[in-house]
Amino acid sequence: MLLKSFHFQLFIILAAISLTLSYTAMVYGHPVWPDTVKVGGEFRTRVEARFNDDLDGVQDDNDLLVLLRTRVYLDLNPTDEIKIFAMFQDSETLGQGNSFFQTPSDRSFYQGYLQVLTPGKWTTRLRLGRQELLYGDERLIGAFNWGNLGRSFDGMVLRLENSAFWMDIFGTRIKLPNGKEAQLASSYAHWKKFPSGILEPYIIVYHGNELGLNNQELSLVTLGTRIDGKVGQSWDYGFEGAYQTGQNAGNLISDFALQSQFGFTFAAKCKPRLGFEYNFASGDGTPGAGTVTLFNNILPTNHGKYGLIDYFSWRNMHDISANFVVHPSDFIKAYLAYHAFFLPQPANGVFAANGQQFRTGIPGASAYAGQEIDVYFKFDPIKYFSGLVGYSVFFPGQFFADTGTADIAHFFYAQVLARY
Ligand SMILES: [Ca+2]
Ligand SMILES: [Ca+2]
Repeated sequence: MLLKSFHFQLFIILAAISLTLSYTAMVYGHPVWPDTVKVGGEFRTRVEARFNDDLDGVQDDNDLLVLLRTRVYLDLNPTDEIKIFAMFQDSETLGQGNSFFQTPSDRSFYQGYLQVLTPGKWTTRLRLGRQELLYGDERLIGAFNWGNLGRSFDGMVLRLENSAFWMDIFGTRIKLPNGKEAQLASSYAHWKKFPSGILEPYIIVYHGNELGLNNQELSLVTLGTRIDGKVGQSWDYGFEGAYQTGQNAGNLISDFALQSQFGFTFAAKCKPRLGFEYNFASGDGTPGAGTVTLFNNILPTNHGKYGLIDYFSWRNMHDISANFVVHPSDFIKAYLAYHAFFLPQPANGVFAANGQQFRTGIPGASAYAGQEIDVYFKFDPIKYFSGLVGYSVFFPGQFFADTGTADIAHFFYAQVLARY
């Protein structure tokens, strides 16, 4: 069945081309193309097995699916100042049935932009066209690389940069997976020489005529700051805080979110790091009425930040987490994490990684939403290839029992990525 599918055959052909090009580059040790032309891409496949995403042990919603993603790019650099970049993407989903995170198949002109660089004391870089946007830890604006479709924006990004700072000013629009259009504009600054790290203050303006409650207008202004740094050889820390105001369906918006983390890396060959993290995002005790106090994490890369099973996002949550990373060899990373989730406003329920409501809240329900354990192993033996296998388990808390079913869910995945 799988072998006969057209998409699977296409996938095999593209894989063969990818591998041939990689092999050629490796064997001959020099580029196949002239210096001003780069051709490359990547090809990724992930098998996901999801058990009981609906947290209802009686209702069978178990699912085994295959995600295939092929990207091919052309990168032209006729002069040092000019770049023309184009990337095509083929995303295929095979065998998806009941999963909560439905991923459609799609073929798209994923990126295509013209870049003009003007060197100087303040270098300016202008990018016009379709492009990915990645800022900070991608908690508010990200390219969602974990997703099979990724995320790119249409518009203009101007970067001003010197030896100590850069600042991006951009105006873009995007068609969301639900077919609605959003406009996103921002001024995002980055101070490279902040003592022992970096500091990033930002303003993000997000607007859509149908993005708010009951498909009404949403105008959101986010003011935030992010710090990331190291103290000595062993300690690292991070902090991000954001406040939002604006209008949603005629109601005032006023909400906020915080994130903080610190870690200690032991002086051993396998670089063991023990990390602790706390994430908070405000919720709304009166959802749909009066002031909107639910934090909106805009267009992030949510995966990997609030548990890998993706039942939570940076909305109406406390996430208390500890994690341990170790590198048994240069090319292997092992990761173990624990999360405990609570809801600031049980009436507002749980919002999943895709921003959708995962479980509707009830006033008076318990604030304790559950616990999660994540483990994965990542392999990077050569630069052309990487592998990933992981498992996550979620133990629903009293909140889920108070609002419906509360049975354990499991998530297994295995991914390979080839680049050329
Ligand atoms: Ca089930
Ligand atoms: Ca409210």
